[in-house]
Order: sequence, then structure tokens, then C-alpha cells
Amino acid sequence: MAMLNFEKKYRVKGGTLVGGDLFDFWIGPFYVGFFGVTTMFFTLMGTSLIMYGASQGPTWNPWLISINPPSVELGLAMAPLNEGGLWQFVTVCAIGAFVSWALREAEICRKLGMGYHVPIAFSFAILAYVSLVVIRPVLMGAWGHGFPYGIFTHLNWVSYVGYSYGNFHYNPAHMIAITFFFTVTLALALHGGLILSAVNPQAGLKVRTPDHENTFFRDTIGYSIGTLGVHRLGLILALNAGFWSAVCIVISGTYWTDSWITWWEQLSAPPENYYQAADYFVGGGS
Ligand code: UQ2
Repeated sequence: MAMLNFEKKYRVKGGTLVGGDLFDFWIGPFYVGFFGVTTMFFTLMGTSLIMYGASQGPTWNPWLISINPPSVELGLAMAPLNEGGLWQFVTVCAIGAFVSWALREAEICRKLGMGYHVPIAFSFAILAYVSLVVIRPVLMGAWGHGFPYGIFTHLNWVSYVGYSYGNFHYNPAHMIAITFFFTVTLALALHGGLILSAVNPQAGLKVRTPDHENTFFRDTIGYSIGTLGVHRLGLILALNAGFWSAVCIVISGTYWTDSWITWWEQLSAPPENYYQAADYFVGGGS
């Protein structure tokens, strides 16, 4: 079915999560919905606050503009607008916009009678962001542990946090996350390469089929995961990459406050007697 006919047929009311028919319409190609309205609201509000923050700062150089979180001394209180309060409002707007977007995706899934795989996948990306600016700062007792909203300033934050725990590559959750990031690039390279190779045969030959795709990998490594399986694999690898990234940052400064190199030394040097062991576990391992 041609796309324009399909869209006409399937663009019918119903399937919304809230608001009934109220915002159940399209503007051009875009579905609106209640969560389209809230997405627009939070996005415009957040962007305006960032522009206002920039106007209060020392520069309009886009590389250097930064909306900074409050100082750590403020703890988890509301900050004055120009001392981190803007960052707090921008964070609320960002989360509001991201969650609205995920729920708008969910409504579109419902309208089409599809699974919720895309909004669930997006929710892992939201979790990674929320880990950085809400979960870890709350666990550590200060909004000041969130990262600043600026191009160079957020890079400096990553560098500073990395060195605060010695060598972040020794963080076991960081290792797992990186392994998933690398594996997902391998899987997508294999998949993208395989599909393009099948639909771009030698001149004069017909487009190849999934039988050719399966046989390529059976000939190469004795195994083919299949056309559906490769997408399941890709999704699970990508979700794990995001999830373990979130774990990796949330355990740094909460569960473990020392260098990550020390975490391994602690494993290889068990307590020598029960008294030490009890003391060790009560003391949290430092
Ligand atoms: C495959 C298959 C596809 C694919 C790919 C494979 C026909 C179109 C890429 C090969 C993938 C395998 C063997 C899994 C590799 C495992 C990891 C962890 C990277 O068999 O079926 O469908 O696109």
C-alpha cells in the first residue's frame, strides 16, 4: 500500500492514553496528541530558560555558554535563579519533554496496534540522563553533582568526574557498558553490511533474499541468527549499553567513592580474620 493511502486509512481517532479526543489530530505529517502539546510546552520553556541563562552569562559564544547546577553546598534545596535555579528548571523541562515524547510514541504505537518497543528503548536513554542529573545527585545529597548544560563545560565535568575515581576504565560497570557499545557497533555493521550486500547484487542479478543472507553467515561461521533475531540482538545490546552506562555512573560516588583501581585490589586482598571481616563490611569497604 502506498504510504499516503496507508496513512489516510490508519489516521483515525482512538488509542490515546489521556485527554480522549481533545488533541487527537495531526498537523501536516505530525501526530499531535496531549503529549505532543506537553512536549512542545516543555521544549519551548526549557529552550527559553537556556536563552535567558545565556543572556545573564558572560558570553554568546555557543561553545562556551553554560547553564550550571547549584554549588554542592546548597544540597538538595531550590536554588536562586542565577545560582543554579535555572539549571533546576531546565532539568525539569528536559525530563518533561523527554517523558512526553516517549508517551507520544506510546500513543502512536497504540493507534497502529504495534508493540511498545520504541518508547521502551527511548526510556533507557531517558534513564541514562536522569541517572546523571537526578538519581546520582539525590543519592549524593546535592544537585551540584549534576552536569552543567554547556558544550565545553560538560566535557570538563566528565573529565573531572572520571579522574575523581582514579581511572574510570577500571569501573566494572563501565567495562560492561563499553563491551555492549562495541558489540552493538559490530552487530549493526554486520547487519547493515549484510542487508546492503543483498540488495546491491552484481549488475544484472536480482536482489538477493534472506536465504542468501542466512547462507552467507552459515558459510562463514556456521550460524545465522536470522532476520528477526538480529533485530532482537541489536535492541538488547543497545538497551544494555544504556543501562550499564547508567549503573556505571550511579555507583561512582555512592557505592564506591575511592579509585576504581582499588575496587579490584580489595577483591584480591580478603580480610585475614572474622573480626576484620565484620569491621570491613560495616565500614563499607574503604
Ligand atoms: C544474520 C542474519 C541477519 C543479519 C546478521 C546476521 C539472516 C538479515 C548480521 C549475522 C549475525 C550473527 C551471526 C550474530 C552475531 C553476534 C553478535 C553478538 C554480534 O545471521 O540473519 O539478518 O543481519
